[in-house]
Amino acid sequence: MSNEKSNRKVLVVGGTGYIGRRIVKASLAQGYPTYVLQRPAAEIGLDIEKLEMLLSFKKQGAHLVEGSFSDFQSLVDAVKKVDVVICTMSGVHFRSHNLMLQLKLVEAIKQAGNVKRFLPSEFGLDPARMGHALEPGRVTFDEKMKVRKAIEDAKIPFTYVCGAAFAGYFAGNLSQMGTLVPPKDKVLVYGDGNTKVSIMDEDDIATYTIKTIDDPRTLNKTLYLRPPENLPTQRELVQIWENLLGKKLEKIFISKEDFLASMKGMDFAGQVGVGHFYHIFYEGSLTNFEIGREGEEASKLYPEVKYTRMDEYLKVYA
Ligand code: NDP
Ligand code: GO6
Repeated sequence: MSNEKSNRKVLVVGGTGYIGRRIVKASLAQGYPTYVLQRPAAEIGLDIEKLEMLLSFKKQGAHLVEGSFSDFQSLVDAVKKVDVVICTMSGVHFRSHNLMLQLKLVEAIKQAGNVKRFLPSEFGLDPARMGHALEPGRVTFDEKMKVRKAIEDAKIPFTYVCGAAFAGYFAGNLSQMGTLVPPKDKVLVYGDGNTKVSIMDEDDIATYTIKTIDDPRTLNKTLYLRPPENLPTQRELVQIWENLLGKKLEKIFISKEDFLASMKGMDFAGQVGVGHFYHIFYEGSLTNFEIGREGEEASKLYPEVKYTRMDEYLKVYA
């Protein structure tokens, strides 16, 4: 890219969310005029942390734009103010999952007609490669593909940001389900534990996402987050942690059959999680393919970004 900074205005929809808040921060840090959708009073209710976050964005220079998915015209008005729309709508079943609401946003962008780039809520396994995914977790990919189809049918310029597991959900806990902190004594190892997994610090995901919004190389393409120095196997992740701790953990190896059988009796969110973990750790779905002409790899396009390595990342958990 040239050194000349574009003045593209960026709207983040879902800006107080887990990845969304980091995208707002990265957009401000990279100097873009940044707009954040603020939902109306009735939708914020008494969620004081959400309001506090919105106000802190405003103090840092962001513009808050009121709008709601229950008010189509408010979405049209919001997207008319900007050049780039990034949607970070929820898509994690134990939080909330409203990916299909994005169809309204796609419709609003189509009607407004001014948006130069739309980034829908992706940020995970590439749904285009998950046609074979297991029930019930495949709903995530099926819904993301429906949103993609609507975008492409409407001829809206897009970039899909895919390809990494969030470090907060997959590294800090050594990829154990149902917890966010490292286990103290025993660690469940998926299969032989030698499948490579692309893992990225969420702040780096946000940095790359903003890097790409004005880059012609990723127009109508997928930006894969697959940093060559952050493709640990689960065993390597455990090893990093053991080195930090100065102690060995007991490893319990679980076969794919036993892991899949563990789905029985779980709630829906748990079943979705098992399916996703299966694709990531047994199939290697984050790393078992070459990036073709439809995609670009983020660390290759933006070598100036010094992404966090997992040995550094895990230090704070010790
Ligand atoms: P969150 O659960 O944090 O939710 C994000 C935002 O969704 C909320 O802040 C809220 O926006 C918005 N939202 C939810 N319901 C509504 C509604 N009814 N109307 C308007 N806005 C609504 O999402 P995540 O950050 O966890 O997930 C974002 C994406 O990242 C998903 O696509 C998910 O699949 C993916 N992901 C990938 C992971 C990985 O390991 N690769 C891990 C986790 C998620 P507001 O700020 O306006 O309140
Ligand atoms: C993350 C999770 C963690 C589930 C993706 C259950 C979409 C993706 C890497 O974030 O269900 O404990 O690709 O007990 O495309 C969740 C989901 C992972 C939470 C997967 C995700 C990853 C969504 C759990 C758990 C830590």
